[in-house]
Amino acid sequence: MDGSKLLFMLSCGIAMVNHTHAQSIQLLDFDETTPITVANLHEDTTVQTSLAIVRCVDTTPAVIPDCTCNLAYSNGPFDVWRLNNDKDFKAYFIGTAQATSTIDYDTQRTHLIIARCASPTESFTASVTIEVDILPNQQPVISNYPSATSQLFEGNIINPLGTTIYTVTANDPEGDALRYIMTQSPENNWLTIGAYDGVIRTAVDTRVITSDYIICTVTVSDGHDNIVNNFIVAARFQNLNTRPYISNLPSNITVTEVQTSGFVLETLTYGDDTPPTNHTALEPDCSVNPVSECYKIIYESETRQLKLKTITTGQLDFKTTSKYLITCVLSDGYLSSEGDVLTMYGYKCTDQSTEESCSDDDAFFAALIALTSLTLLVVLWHVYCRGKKAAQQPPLTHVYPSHKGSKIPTMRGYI
Ligand SMILES: [Ca+2]
Ligand SMILES: [Ca+2]
Repeated sequence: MDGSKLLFMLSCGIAMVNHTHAQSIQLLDFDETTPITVANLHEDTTVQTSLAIVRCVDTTPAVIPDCTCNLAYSNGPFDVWRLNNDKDFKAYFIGTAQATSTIDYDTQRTHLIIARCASPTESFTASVTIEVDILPNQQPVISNYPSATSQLFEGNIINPLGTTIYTVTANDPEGDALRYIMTQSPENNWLTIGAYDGVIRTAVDTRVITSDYIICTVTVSDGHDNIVNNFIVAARFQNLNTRPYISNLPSNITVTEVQTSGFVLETLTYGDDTPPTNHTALEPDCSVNPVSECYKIIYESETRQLKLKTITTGQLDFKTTSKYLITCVLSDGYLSSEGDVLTMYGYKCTDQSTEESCSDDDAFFAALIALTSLTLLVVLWHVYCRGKKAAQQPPLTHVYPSHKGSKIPTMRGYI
C-alpha cells in the first residue's frame, strides 16, 4: 500500500474519535504491542482467521476501557467480534464456510474493514480502517533448478524394473500437493516419473537402453496455475548393451530357377559383443517376403546356412516372383539386429533341367535396347556427315574450266 493511502486511513480513524476523552482505538498485531494498519491474508485461506486486534485504550490512566467493537464496513468476507473468553475484539476473515463472497488475488488484491468501537454509554466512539492485502499462491520451488545429473548407472546388468534414477525435490510455500510431468529424449519411454512423488524410475529393463544419456524435462504444478517448467535431469548410463549383428547381411544373391533343394544361399556369420548376463544362445529368426514363398527357403541352425528347402525342380519361379526378401533377426533377449536382409534375384530358365537355358531377361532386353540405340546413333551420324560433306561442295554454276576451249558447265552438266 502506498504512503498516501495509509495516511488517509490513519487520518480517517483519528478524525472519528471523540476528543473529549483521552481514549482512542488501536489496531494491534497479535503481540498486543505492535501497531498495524495492514493485515495480510493468503488467498488460499479457508478457515476463520483473525487479522488484527481492535482495542480501545485510555491513556489517562492507561487502561482498556469497556467498549464494544463491531464491523462498520467491509467489502469482503470479514467481520469484527470478540470470541468467548477473549479479552479483545478482533477483525476476522470469516472463513469460506460462512462467506458469501471469496478472496482471490487475481480478482481483488486489497480489501478494507472499518471497525467501530463505542463505550457502553456511547460517550466514546471511534472507527479504524484495516487494509487487508491478499497474498497470491506461490509457485513450487525445485531444488537444483534448472538442471541436475543423475548418478551413473550400469546399463548391461540386471537393474530391477523401477530402479530409482533421480528424485526431483520440490517444495511449495503453501504446502500444496504437487504434480510431476516428464518428457524425455530419446522418446523411447525408457524412464517414467511418479506423478505425485517426483521419482524418476526405469520403465524398462536397462538392457534395452541404447543411449548413454536420457534427457528428462520435468514440469511441476501446484494445482493453482503455478507451474515450474523445464527442469532438466540428465540420466546417465554406461556399458550399455548393444545389438547383436549378422556381419554378412545385408547382401544380394542371384540364382537360377533350376536350383533345387539344399542349394546354399548364404552362410550367416553373426555375434554379440555384449552378451547380457543371462543371455541365451543366439539364433537367427528368418522370414521370407512374399510370405507365400516362405516354404521354399529354410535356415539351418547347425550349419548357419540359408538354403533352398526340399522343393522339386521348377518350384523357384522368377517369372511370377521377381525377387525374394529374406530377413533375418538376431536377438540377445533385449536388443535385436536391424536391417539384415538377403535379397534374392533370379535368372529365368526356358528349360528347368539345365542352367544353359537360364538368362536374366531384364538384362537381355536392357542390352538389346542399348545396342539398338547405339546402332541408331551410328546411322544418324553417318547421315549427318554425308549431308555436311555435300553442303561443302561448290555449286555447279560456280565451276569454270581453267583452260581454253573447255565447255561451260550448266546446271544440267556439260553440254
Ligand atoms: Ca503454491
Ligand atoms: Ca548384446
